[in-house]
Amino acid sequence: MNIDKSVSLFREAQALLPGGVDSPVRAFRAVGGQPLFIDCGEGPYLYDVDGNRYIDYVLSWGPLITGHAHPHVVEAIQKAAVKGTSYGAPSPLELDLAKRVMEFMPNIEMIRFVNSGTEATMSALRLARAYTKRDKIIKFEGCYHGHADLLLVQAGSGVATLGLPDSPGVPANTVKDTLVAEFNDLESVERLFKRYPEQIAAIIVEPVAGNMGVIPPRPGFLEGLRVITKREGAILIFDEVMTGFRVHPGGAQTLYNITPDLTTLGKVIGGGLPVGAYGGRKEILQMVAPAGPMYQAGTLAGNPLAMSAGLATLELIRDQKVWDEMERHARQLDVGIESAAKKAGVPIQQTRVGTMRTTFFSETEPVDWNTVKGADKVQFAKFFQKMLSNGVYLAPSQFEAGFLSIVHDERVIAETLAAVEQTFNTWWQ
Ligand code: KE4
Repeated sequence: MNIDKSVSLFREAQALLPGGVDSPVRAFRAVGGQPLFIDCGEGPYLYDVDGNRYIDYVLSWGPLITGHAHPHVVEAIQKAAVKGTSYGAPSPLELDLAKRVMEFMPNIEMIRFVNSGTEATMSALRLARAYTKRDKIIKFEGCYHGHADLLLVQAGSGVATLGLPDSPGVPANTVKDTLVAEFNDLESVERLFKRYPEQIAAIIVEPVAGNMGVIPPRPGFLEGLRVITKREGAILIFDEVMTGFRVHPGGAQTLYNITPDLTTLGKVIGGGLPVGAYGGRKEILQMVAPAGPMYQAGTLAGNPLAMSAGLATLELIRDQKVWDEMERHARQLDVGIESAAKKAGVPIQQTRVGTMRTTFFSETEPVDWNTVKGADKVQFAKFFQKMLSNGVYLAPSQFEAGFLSIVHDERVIAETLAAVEQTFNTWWQ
């Protein structure tokens, strides 16, 4: 596979962008080799600048549930663009997307659009602190909620991928109120509330962890968080930036039938354009300026192109039929990978909830950061590189999720499974 153009572009990029990328996980640091520079995407495929085609299971880290350049989404963006790219003033499109999101997630009574998942979680936590007049927050080890200072504590995703001990530049003072519990371990949460009575404003959780690889909640875990936060007067924030419109049309909150106080969203609701959102109980959202005193703002928040792309995307995933199809295809993938690895004698653990999945190279069932961090990253890197050379583009880290789309159809799944077979048939060579 010739990647000469990517190689020279990456050399040039490293002189212009830190590490040659605009987001760390793209740098392939955990899997070796060097990132491919992309020329275009089309449906389930990515094409790099050297003309190589890959079946894409990263899908821009989740947003592209309709695949690349879906005609309906492209047309919506084109129609919006000719009317102007940003007004800096309210537009009907913001109301349209708000209502569309609420159709899928009725627990969201009021919503504020922002420009990224990071902005969404940062704002939701500020709101929880404003509403409860408390300062401490609880997050879970291995969960990632974006790069706001207060959340860069024992985080997943790129922080875990690069093995960063959190991040320099985050003053100790900023994170002194960020408490860390263990995912799937209610006892670790109870201990914090016992130690800090009436001081904890909120728990923020990825209801299905996706940033240490995909780790489903154990039965009772999310229900327990709901009971504890209600009892303690703390806000329960479901960070559904990744799980929203991915694990179920109504997100994890519908799948597990839990009503969080606040929900954060991103990725899918922008259809590939920059969008985030936070929303939930109206009485809490009424604290957000200018309705209330809690300040949050954004130049491009709710911009017409992103709203249009999000609307078009959600339109394409309204029909239960597309979800049933994605479930069927995802299951075919699970079974295919399982049997190929078993035949080759390679120990793997597979996790999946809806359209987000991970293949762990480990003999231990992954249930939290402690069990995941021991996964064999060398084997994962070998899997990644072999699959890439067989034309399949996976997330370049053991601590990330992979995603399917409505255009990962029978033929694409069959192509993928052929690459899986080839990968494991040559595993020991
Ligand atoms: P952004 O600021 O990257 O839009 O969203 C932050 C965020 C918040 N919450 C969850 C649960 C998330 O998964 C994310 C971002 N996810 C990563 C992938 N694991 C984005 C990819 C990247 O950092 O380049």
